[in-house]
Amino acid sequence: MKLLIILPTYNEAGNIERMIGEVLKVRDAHVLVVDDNSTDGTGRIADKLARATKRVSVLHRSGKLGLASAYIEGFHFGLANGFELIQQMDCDFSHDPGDITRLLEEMNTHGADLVIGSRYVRGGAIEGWPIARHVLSKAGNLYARLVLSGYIKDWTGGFNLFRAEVLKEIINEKDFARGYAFLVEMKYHTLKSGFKIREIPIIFRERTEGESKMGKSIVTEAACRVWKLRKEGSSTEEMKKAHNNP
Ligand SMILES: Nc1nc2c(ncn2[C@@H]2O[C@H](COP(=O)(O)OP(=O)(O)OP(=O)(O)O)[C@@H](O)[C@H]2O)c(=O)[nH]1
Ligand SMILES: [Mg+2]
Repeated sequence: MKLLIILPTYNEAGNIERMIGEVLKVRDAHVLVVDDNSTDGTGRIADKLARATKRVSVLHRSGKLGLASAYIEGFHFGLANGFELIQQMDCDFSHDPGDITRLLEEMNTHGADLVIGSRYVRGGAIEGWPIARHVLSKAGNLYARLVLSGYIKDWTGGFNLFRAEVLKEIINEKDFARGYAFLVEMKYHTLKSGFKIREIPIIFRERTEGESKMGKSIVTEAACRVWKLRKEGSSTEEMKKAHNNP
């Protein structure tokens, strides 16, 4: 199966080279870097690596346009180029590139359409966060479970493997959030469309290089967006039927 791994980047110069080296260890995988004109030269490093191997492509955008639109452009690239599987992950080693093969195995074994690398199922964990960040993440997930559905445990995580069919179906949802709420929206639309979803545990590790881009406005946007989704969405019963997690 043709796999595309999308790495959105904004100022990841300390991570990009090692990261690409690690994800290329996944057999036959192709990497797409979506760089928002990073001021630290990330885009140039990615270009250098793309010149060295056909398995790396780089999409340059004019400025910091947000995580959601970076992924959406990446998905269009993936679908236009015939990729069958698309992996979403951060470029800061919070998501372990070594876990990609576990996600692939889970997808194959269970015929899943989306596999979520989950911090909130048994065996999953977060390392290196201060208490405040744990509280924020737990509260955000609890909130999404209550408002949307309890069938997904890690609504806000960004380490997810999609089948192209799912993206074809949901990508044209007109109104995605700009920031991280987009990750919740993608999962919600996948669930609502009746696709098979699995969650497997991952250990999420706080970045050691570079800076976080998460701000207050992103959190506020996420909180509002979850309610908007629920207002527009289908019933929990309908989703219960669609969802196959134990
Ligand atoms: N292209 C693009 N990438 C972005 C943008 N914002 C964040 N990213 C990338 O998206 C990934 C996740 O962003 P992070 O800053 O690590 O956010 P986070 O993981 O919620 O925050 P930390 O846990 O503190 O690292 C990283 O690879 C970032 O470089 C953006 O506006 N455009
Ligand atoms: Mg991060």
